[in-house]
Amino acid sequence: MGNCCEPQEKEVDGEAPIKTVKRPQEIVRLFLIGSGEAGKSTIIKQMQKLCEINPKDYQMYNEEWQPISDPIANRRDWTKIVHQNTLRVITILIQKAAEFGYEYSSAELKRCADDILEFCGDDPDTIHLRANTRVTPDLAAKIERLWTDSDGPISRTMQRRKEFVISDSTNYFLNVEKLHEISHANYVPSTDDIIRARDPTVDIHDYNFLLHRVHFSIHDMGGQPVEQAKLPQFLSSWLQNTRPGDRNFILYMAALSDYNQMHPKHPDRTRLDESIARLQVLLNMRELERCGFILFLNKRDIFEQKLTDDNDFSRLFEKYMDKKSSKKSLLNQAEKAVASKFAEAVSETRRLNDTLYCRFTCAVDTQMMEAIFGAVRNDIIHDLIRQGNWVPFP
Ligand SMILES: Nc1nc2c(ncn2[C@@H]2O[C@H](COP(=O)(O)OP(=O)(O)O)[C@@H](O)[C@H]2O)c(=O)[nH]1
Ligand SMILES: [Mg+2]
Repeated sequence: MGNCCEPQEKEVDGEAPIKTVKRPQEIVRLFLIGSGEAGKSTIIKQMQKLCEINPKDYQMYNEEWQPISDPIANRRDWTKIVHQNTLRVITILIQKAAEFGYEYSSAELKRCADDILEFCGDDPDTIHLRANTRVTPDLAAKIERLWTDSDGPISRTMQRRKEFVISDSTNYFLNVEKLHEISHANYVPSTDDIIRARDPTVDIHDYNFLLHRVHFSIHDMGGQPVEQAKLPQFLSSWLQNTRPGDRNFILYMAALSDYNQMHPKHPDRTRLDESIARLQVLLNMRELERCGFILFLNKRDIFEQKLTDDNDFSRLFEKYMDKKSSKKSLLNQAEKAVASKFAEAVSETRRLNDTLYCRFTCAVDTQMMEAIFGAVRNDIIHDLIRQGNWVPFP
């Protein structure tokens, strides 16, 4: 693997030399696919964070493969997104609490809810369009009153979260200390706040990294229905841009925690069923015959929380539970059951004999993701060496 990003000077007719950078000869190209909010963009943010904290092993490059020294350059732009995310989740909770018919125990609490709704408007999806989208100290205090009202409407609504869609960062941003931090006039998001914030990806972006001497180019695209409709088009132009020496992989992300989340348009299916069906479509695509597949089963933390909160899992996954492995923790058993369901779906496709690397992930956990990235890098290298497609490292 050549170390090929050394800038080279090229003189043009006596003018000052132009710095040119050579594209690496061998690049592992990953195309991130998965439903909206599966955690795809979080992978990119973790890579950026690792470039900041571990520059010895991680480096980010721009499109021309020139090193980027400040991977999270637009930190201040995230301030507004964090404010919007926070106001969005509390608005959804107040509205759902009203829909479920929960009453506040005092007029003061009811007024807090009314004031927040008056400020945010009644459409959580358009909060970002309002001129003054900020969590002021006054709003933060009102949110805190509702959030800490134990067994009150908001807490009871949170217990029914599988019945509606709400951000997985709700607990993170509504945490009392975090609320205070956010409402401070000088607040600038930390890298972890950025990792937790949701800014829906629109269109496509390419990110270039060096990870333990292997060059990666990661292709991220929006997961919303509009972008999803453009997927075949995006995939074929991505494939056309393959150069000799490149190796293509689909990194497919599904959220384990979607196992009991009803699909908003098809109430007879869960979001996980939908995700499995979409993976099958990809595995059957002839164009992707030469691409490797990596599967990340993400949101392990939320999955674990849900397993302890309700007893849906054994009923929904009875067929896939290994009764003999009762010594394993419920989390391990449940993960295995979801993986078996995926394996069954894969075996129904034309790629049934291929190796599909599967990892259980928690994309917001930097330490875990660092270990996972290292393991995935090794899986990829071993796979390519086994196939005779790559020369082992010296
Ligand atoms: N708790 C938790 N939140 C996650 C995890 N992965 C992603 N998220 C959050 O889920 C939201 C959506 O993630 P994002 O990467 O934007 O999803 P994308 O639509 O697939 O790109 C963000 O708020 C993330 O912080 C995870 O493993 N656990
Ligand atoms: Mg995204």
